[in-house]
Amino acid sequence: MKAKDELGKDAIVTNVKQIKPGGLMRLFKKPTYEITAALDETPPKTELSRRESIKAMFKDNPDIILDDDGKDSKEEEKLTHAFSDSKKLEQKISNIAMLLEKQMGAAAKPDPEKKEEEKKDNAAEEKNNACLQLIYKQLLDNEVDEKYINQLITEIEPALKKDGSVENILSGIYQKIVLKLGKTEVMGVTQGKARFVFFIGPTGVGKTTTIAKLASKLKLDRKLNVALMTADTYRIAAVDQLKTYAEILNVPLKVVYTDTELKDAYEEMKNYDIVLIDTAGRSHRDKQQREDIEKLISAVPKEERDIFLVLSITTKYRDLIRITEAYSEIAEYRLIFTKLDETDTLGNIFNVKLLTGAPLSYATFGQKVPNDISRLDAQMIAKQLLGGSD
Ligand SMILES: Nc1nc2c(ncn2[C@@H]2O[C@H](COP(=O)(O)OP(=O)(O)OP(=O)(O)O)[C@@H](O)[C@H]2O)c(=O)[nH]1
Ligand SMILES: [Mg+2]
Repeated sequence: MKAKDELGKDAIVTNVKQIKPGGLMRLFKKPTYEITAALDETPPKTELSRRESIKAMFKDNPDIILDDDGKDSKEEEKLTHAFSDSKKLEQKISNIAMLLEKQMGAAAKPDPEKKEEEKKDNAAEEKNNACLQLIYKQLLDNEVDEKYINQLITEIEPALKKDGSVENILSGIYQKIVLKLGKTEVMGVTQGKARFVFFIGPTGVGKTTTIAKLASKLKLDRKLNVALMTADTYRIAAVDQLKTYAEILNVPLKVVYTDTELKDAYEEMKNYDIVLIDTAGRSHRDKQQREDIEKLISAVPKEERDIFLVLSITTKYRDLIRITEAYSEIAEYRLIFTKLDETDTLGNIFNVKLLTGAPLSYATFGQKVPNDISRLDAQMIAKQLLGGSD
């Protein structure tokens, strides 16, 4: 109690030592106690670091990994409820706006020479500019490419009112970002027909792990008839890695070495709902390797396949540009971003989306199979980019 009196309610007692009086006094006096107490200085849970908050955000994301042509409307509702809750959003925007206003302080100093009317206009303009500058800084801090920040600001500028509030500007930018990120497109299933889903991308980004996560959810949560296939026969351990998952999930695994073998496997596996196909991580710089993947993909007719390009968010943007360009030559793809648990910033998602125009699909945020995966959500990313991480 004394420790809490002195240090506050978060004090922790770390040691208690009894001190016995010496000499004759020990017969008459009670022992005293020395208490060591400390205050834990790690911030309380509400002040999560940005990285932790990214992870937490995705953990709360409802677990919708399949598009059922609108059949699963209940889950859709869940999604809408969690992320498009307009009241919460307003609150969020006004919170960010308040922060910005505070930072802006008395940015607009009126000029005593000017006429009253002009002064008012000027003050409003300066306030708008200060606000845009802060938004600019915030987006830059989140590693959004300057080119795209400029685009956003240029697009929003004509709509700015002279008496526009910070909140208006912010929700304008927010809406623009959400629009640009577009609708998320995840895997689809066609009733009575197998869907062949390819996962392509650079080495080590998490293709195989992502397949394991999705296979597990499709099989255990959605009770679908899942099969795995791998064309990754370049590394000795690669097949084993997927084989282990196939055994745990009790789903078949087909190993194919060439596009002809893949064609045969395609015929064989037509009775499954969904076949997830792993490919070897190849260097996007090698033309021959790209052509190999192209051949594999074209073994399945276009209407029966989906292609996901798996990218790690921790890859630097310059490399992401080259990688996405190289894969664009091979196929039309959707985007999966991995390793969101290893970053503080989501700017790359926005950059790559705008660069490629490809639909966003999933995000992964850890090594745990199957939990660390969810659908990407435009509103969630927009919020994060504008600094509303809590
Ligand atoms: N932190 C983190 N690690 C991940 C994530 N996804 C995968 N990993 C790890 O990244 C490493 C590579 O994962 P793989 O699934 O083997 O990657 P791959 O793309 O199949 O690699 P190759 O087949 O060699 O091209 C493993 O250690 C995974 O556990 C993620 O979302 N976050
Ligand atoms: Mg792999």
